Amino acid sequence: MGTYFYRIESGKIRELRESERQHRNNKIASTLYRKYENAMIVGEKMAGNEFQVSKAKILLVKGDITEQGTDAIVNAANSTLMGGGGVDGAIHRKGGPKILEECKRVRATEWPDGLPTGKAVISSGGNLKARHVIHTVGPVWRGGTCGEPELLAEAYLNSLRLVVSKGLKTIAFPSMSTGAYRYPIEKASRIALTTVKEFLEKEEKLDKVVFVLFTRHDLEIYKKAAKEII
Ligand code: AR6
Repeated sequence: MGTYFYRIESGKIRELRESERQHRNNKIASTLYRKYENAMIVGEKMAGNEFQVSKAKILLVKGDITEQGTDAIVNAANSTLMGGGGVDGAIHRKGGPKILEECKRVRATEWPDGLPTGKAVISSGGNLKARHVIHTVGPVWRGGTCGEPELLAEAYLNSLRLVVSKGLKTIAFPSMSTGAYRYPIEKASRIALTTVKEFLEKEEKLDKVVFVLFTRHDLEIYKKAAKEII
């Protein structure tokens, strides 16, 4: 994961040994563990992966969105809500048929012509660790002059509004639109981070927003943007 673990020892920052990391990973309920848990936070800050906005944290991690244990994870869906490739395919595969059943119900009752770009709906998480999935549709990149920036910001904003309206506290996003929909990630990352930051500054109801980037390259782009924006 490339996450660095540190702790403060006699006023100096020291990287954790492997055995100390194990303690942390095993979640041993002891003073020792609490010390290492704090150490992780120091380490992540130092590695530039964690940012504070008002009461909430924004975390940037490399990983698989389907593995996240946040209250909700966000699906980079398409208007049909019937599944697809990329994040969408992975969520439906791992989450099981319950998610698709609920999406079919949403289509039948709320959005018979499909979910418009920028809107968001919620389903349960099926077999996933996350209890809820927010399905939103990002814009397809058409050169940037067809309202793509506004629509991408709407997709993030409507997802955030929805989790807050359900009383949820933590959410994980993939890098919306930057796969099959070909939105240039340097531009998309800035919109994603700006939208989340501005939302967290106004609404103090969330504890944590995680951006789950699939590759180290994508993570580095988000880190660079976050350092400038947050
Ligand atoms: N976890 C985290 N990120 C992932 C994962 C994963 N498991 N899998 C891919 N990514 P995409 P889009 C990254 O294509 O561009 C689908 O077919 C990926 O590397 O999933 O919004 C839908 O049905 C990329 O950086 O979403 C739609 O038709 C980012 O997630 C269409 O694709 C988004 O890639 C949506 O396209």
